[in-house]
Amino acid sequence: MVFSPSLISKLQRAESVTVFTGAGISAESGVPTFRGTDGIWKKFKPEDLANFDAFIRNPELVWEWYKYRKQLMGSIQPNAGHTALAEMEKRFAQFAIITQNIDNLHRRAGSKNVHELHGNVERNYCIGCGKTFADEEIMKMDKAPRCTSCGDLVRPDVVWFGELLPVDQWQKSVSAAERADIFFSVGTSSVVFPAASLPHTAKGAGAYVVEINIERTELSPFADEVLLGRSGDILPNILKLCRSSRMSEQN
Ligand code: BV8
Ligand code: ZN
Repeated sequence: MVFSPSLISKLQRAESVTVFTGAGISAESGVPTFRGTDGIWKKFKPEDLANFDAFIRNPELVWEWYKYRKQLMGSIQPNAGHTALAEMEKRFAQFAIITQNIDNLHRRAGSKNVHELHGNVERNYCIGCGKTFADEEIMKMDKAPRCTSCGDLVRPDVVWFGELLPVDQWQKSVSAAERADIFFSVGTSSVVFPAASLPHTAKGAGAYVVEINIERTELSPFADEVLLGRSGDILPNILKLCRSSRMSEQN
């Protein structure tokens, strides 16, 4: 895989690298994306299921969707793209992952500095009293899990459409975008806001923005480079580049 001289020299000199990921980075682990041809449950739009009103109206259906995704995520492994990012983290003074994904695969691949913008499907809480519930308990409960303390509905700890992102995760993500020398946007269609504003924040603060995707997206016209291909192929090659270019730098 051939990379541009500018990306090679940027990787050589970068102190701070930030990687923004979406469902596409987990596609090669077998996790269906939202809007691709393999989209989850073709008959439903994520926006119709992943929102609080839909949950209150039909908690059983929304829980059926999340239980399906929990089971799926329990049976998959991080792929070469996740692993390459976990390795890259060790090669830069500052390295952050900002993910829109709720599948926990970055942490399972060994990444340490991970900001989860849209929550984590392995966590659940009661909408009445806030009591938290582990997946083991939830998966044993019937259709729409109820709180064992107050009897109210339990929900997955994910950010639904129309809901605010967790403030601490958002603030850390904005700082990681603002301080990046290189900002990678990997496997995201860049249509969900405010997450999709982060590459623009990075660019405005002087970062070199590199998009990795199997097709062009809304972000492509603004990116400094668009690397077309699967993240599971491209990221390990970028890691090799880091190894060689930073080694030569040190010698
Ligand atoms: C907010 C968690 C404001 C749940 C998710 C009207 C009403 C209300 C809000 C809005 C509205 N209009 C707009 C909005 C804002 C809304 C929004 O942006 N809507 C979009 C759809 C227009 N945003 C929100 O509501 C956010 N909150 O704005 O609050 C507010 C203000 C004040 C007071 C109160 C509130 C909350 C958004 C979070 C929603 N939750 N997920 C769950 O997962 O179940 S979003 C969901 O989409 C996932 O998190 C996902 O990660 C995210 C983005 O999707 P992508 O990751 O990009 O996935 P996608 O399938 O789209 O694309 C995959 C890409 O991978 C493709 O480009 C494909 O080519 C590529 N690919 C595939 N294979 C590979 C690959 N690339 C590389 N390699 C491969 N192998
Ligand atoms: Zn409760």
